[in-house]
Amino acid sequence: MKFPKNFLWGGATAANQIEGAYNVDGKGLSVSDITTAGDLKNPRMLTYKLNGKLQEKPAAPGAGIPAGSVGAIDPNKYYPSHVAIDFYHRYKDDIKMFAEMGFKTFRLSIAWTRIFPKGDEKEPNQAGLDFYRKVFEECKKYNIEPLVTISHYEDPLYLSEKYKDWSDRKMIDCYVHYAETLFKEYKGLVKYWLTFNEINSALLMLGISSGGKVTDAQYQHAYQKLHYQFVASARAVKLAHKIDPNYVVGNMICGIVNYPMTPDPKDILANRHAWEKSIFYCGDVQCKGKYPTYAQRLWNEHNVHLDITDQDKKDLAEGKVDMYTFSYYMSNLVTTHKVKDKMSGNFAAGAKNPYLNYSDWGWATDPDGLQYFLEVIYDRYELPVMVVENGLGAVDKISSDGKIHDDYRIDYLKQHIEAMGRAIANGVDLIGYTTWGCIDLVSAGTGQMSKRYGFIYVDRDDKGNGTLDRMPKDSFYWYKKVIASNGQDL
Ligand code: BGP
Repeated sequence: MKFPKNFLWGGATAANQIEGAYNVDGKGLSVSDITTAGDLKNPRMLTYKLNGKLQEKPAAPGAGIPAGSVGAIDPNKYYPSHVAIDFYHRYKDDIKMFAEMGFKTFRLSIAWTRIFPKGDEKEPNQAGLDFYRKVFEECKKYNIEPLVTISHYEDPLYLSEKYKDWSDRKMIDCYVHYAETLFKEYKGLVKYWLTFNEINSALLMLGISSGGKVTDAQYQHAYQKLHYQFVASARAVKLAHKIDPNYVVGNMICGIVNYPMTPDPKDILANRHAWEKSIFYCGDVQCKGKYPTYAQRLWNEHNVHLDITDQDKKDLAEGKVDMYTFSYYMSNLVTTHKVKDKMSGNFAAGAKNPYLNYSDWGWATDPDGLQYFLEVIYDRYELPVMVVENGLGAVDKISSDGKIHDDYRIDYLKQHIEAMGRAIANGVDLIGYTTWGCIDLVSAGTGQMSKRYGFIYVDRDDKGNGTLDRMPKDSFYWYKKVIASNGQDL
């Protein structure tokens, strides 16, 4: 098994899941800052004030609060993003540990509200710019290439309320101004950018947050929001190339592999359509620069009519991404038949696959699915590909020797790295791999700390207690070996 010479081994995070310091140095509130913690049975909640009364509604990635209300913080509730793992104050020590593992790249996101507290100011907040500059300089010290997500589930709260979660095309200008500010500010410090984290989540989360029922109005909103985000992404790509031709800009897709559950031709067709709607729709627009033929069928199914201008079409055609990136955690079964035993993956709710094992959170472990996804995607777009999230969320226990022996995590990652090796051998131009939550962080789905992904343990629990001290797990030394041997020593 051979990985390319300059393969980008590393780890991935997101601002609201690690930084904390949610209201310091001029930072404004983001949607994630009004999101409480949940658990296996209870979803995370968005807290808001309507007619002066504090209320809450289930949160989902990118979900907004009801019209006419304002986002608010309930003093009696716990908000995981407010302290998270305090990366804001500990980034030097954390990056040092990443360097010790030999990271070639570190994926992080920028909190829009540190740069533009409300989201639509003309002038950026200097303290916010300075923070990320220091982080990138620290990375450079160790020859770690930052891989920067511009928007990772944390729209400014002010904009989210004003433009009702991307219901208004004015969001495009706000995003493009924000992105342009970053491209100019960090020229020479950053090379790799991702425009929107898991952009297809707008479609994937439909039905998950509403118990399977989705109205045409919800589809209308999701497709329109996506269109504005596609245009915003395309315009950002164009600007990036203009500001620095060396910039490499990627999209970022939540990569769930769909399989038909039965050989019933109806299932085979349903599976094909599931791929189109959940995976290809976003990738096709962002990589090919235009809507695919089947888009009209998808819109017709739900009576969707989109605001698309000729200028939008031109921007999409001119702002194609340079690489395809995706997260990969699980596969999903698609069927038109009745299902008894369902899985509970973040965006996957198909039938349980008897050939696979499931994590404590009901996510299917399927390394072959990663190879399958890589081969399908490379065949379709022939662009460089990066796996920018992958990992096992598990409860880690400190053993009597004071250490964490996370052989289950090593085993999971090893199988997925082997799968990547097979895809590379089959011709896929895979250029990097950043495991999710390389340091323990707040879970996006549940807001819990106890769902851990890291090579580095962080002493903090689900209620926010703990010293925040860091400690390498067994997987830390294992990954170091993997990187040093460029994927040979697993
Ligand atoms: C992806 C998100 C990440 C991350 C990951 C794991 O969907 O991009 O932000 O959190 O899933 O999910 P969770 O934290 O729910 O385990």
